[in-house]
Amino acid sequence: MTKYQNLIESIIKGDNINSRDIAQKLVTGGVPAIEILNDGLVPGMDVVGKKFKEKEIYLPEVLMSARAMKAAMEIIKPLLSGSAAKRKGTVILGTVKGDIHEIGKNLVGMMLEGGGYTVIDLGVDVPPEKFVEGIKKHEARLIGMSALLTTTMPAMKTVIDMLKADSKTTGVKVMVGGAPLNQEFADSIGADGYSPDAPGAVDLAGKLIP
Ligand code: B1M
Repeated sequence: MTKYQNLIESIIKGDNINSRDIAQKLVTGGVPAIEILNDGLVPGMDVVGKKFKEKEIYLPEVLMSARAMKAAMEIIKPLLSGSAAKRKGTVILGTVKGDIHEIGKNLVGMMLEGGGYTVIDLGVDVPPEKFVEGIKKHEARLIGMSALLTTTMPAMKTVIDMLKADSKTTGVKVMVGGAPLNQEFADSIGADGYSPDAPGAVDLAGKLIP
């Protein structure tokens, strides 16, 4: 049994009180936030994903697990975000239109903040024009889009086409991610980069807007 077993169990059970308490205790005990995320929260959510896929659990249980993950993330988020003093560029982040999955996108946002970027999180179910507006309003050079449904992945191309068609946004870089994506899909829609995970998104941001 690892020191994260209780945290993993609380995520699987969807116990938001316990997940928050355990995360708090780990933080107080000096465990790095990034370790709590990678060794406790993400593995817990992985199990939930597998159980959902195998129809061992259903949407209400998944939602409870998502809530438990969010509660623990609220504890570690300030520590992840505070770990880089100097701000780098601004990233406009969101889950694409028609898609309300936010856990992966939120992880990416936290890791980017931790990596020193200013993150403007537009939330979920973001219409293409909102991404473009966000870029213009915040004078940002990078958009990060997340999609978890095969049916919503094409919305990413709509955003990329809109950016290319507007002379004010032609130089903007786009990175994409989400469980159903891969490098091949990213290349096919003209994205500048793809990352399979949140830490990779930080490295990618560094390459796209050095
Ligand atoms: Co839904 N769901 N869901 N769901 N859900 C999936 C995605 C699914 C694979 C489950 C399954 O059937 N096995 C399936 C999609 C099938 C497909 O399209 N091929 C699915 C479905 C079908 C649906 C509904 C249609 C179900 C229904 O209503 N019948 C519905 C759609 C709603 C909508 O969006 N319109 C739906 C609803 C939901 C809930 C609301 C219940 C809930 C979301 C709660 C929330 O986010 N607040 C939910 C959840 C939790 C899941 C699973 C179980 C877990 C997703 C998750 O959070 N994973 C998922 C099954 C699975 O993935 N195994 C499933 C943990 C998260 C950390 O991983 O998001 O992949 P992920 O993020 C990773 C990387 O992908 C990457 O970094 C992250 C961490 O390192 N990454 C990026 C993500 N975005 C990135 C962006 C980047 C870079 C990297 O750059 C910008």
